[in-house]
Amino acid sequence: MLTIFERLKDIALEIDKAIKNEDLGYSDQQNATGDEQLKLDVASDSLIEHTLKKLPLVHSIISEEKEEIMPVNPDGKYTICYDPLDGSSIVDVNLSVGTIFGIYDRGNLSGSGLRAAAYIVYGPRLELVVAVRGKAPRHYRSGARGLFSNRSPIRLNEKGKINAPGGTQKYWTPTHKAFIDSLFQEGYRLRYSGGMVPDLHQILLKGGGLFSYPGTQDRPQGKLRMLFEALPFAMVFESAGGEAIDDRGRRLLDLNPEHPHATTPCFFGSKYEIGKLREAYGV
Ligand code: AFP
Repeated sequence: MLTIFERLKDIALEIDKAIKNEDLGYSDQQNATGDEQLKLDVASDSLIEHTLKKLPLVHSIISEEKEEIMPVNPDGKYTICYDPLDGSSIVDVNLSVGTIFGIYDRGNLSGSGLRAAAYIVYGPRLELVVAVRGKAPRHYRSGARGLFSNRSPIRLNEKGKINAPGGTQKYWTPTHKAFIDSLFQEGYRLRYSGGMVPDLHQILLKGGGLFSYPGTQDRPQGKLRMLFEALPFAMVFESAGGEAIDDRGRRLLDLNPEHPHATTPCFFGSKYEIGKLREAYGV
């Protein structure tokens, strides 16, 4: 696993360079779900593919940008699912974006098969967070002390101060709207950029809070993809002492996606906020 984590640092440096220097416009391609792809999406995807394909431990890879699973090495142990450039719709306005990785046992693309998770934040500094089951997530940041110097492991407090509510508000259910309002009434502050990686990273580094992407009238199964987004962050939150559940109160890490691009309503937070969510939703 450490070899894989080391390669993620190389990937982070290369994609960061591309974000800072290359064309931010659209390509003439579409991804697996028919969205227009940025040139950066395509470039990040192919860079990650080429880097991961060189690793003997990797059995196969799946990109959020592609429909098919790509075989790599029949003797490899892991299938790596990745979202090459999450939040690419805000890269043109110079907000932070990220890359997410879920490292699964080969043949077990589910919460129980997830062995490790990682994400990169392309912000004013370059950051990498890696998590394996049962250990506090490790956090690296570029800076004067060198590229990717080790910072303190990430630990959430019991209760935070941030409320990051995703999805189109006019399509929220009355239950969800009342719950989100109740957090603001308690004094929670709105922090939402529209990029899952920086929004969740902020909650993790500021000690807690809630990020929600519920099922809505227009998207009953939410927007965020299980294999590429929700499950990797569920592992990071649980490893940091928080929780990650769906709208039926199930741990995200207990879910089995029906297909690689399946989505789920999802909630990530410290213990207090997830407890409040359970009460509000009755789950
Ligand atoms: P894009 O990659 O299309 O920009 O989507 C980003 C994202 O998947 C995730 O990073 C955000 O948390 C979420 O969408 C924001 O969605 P809403 O704008 O519907 O709240």
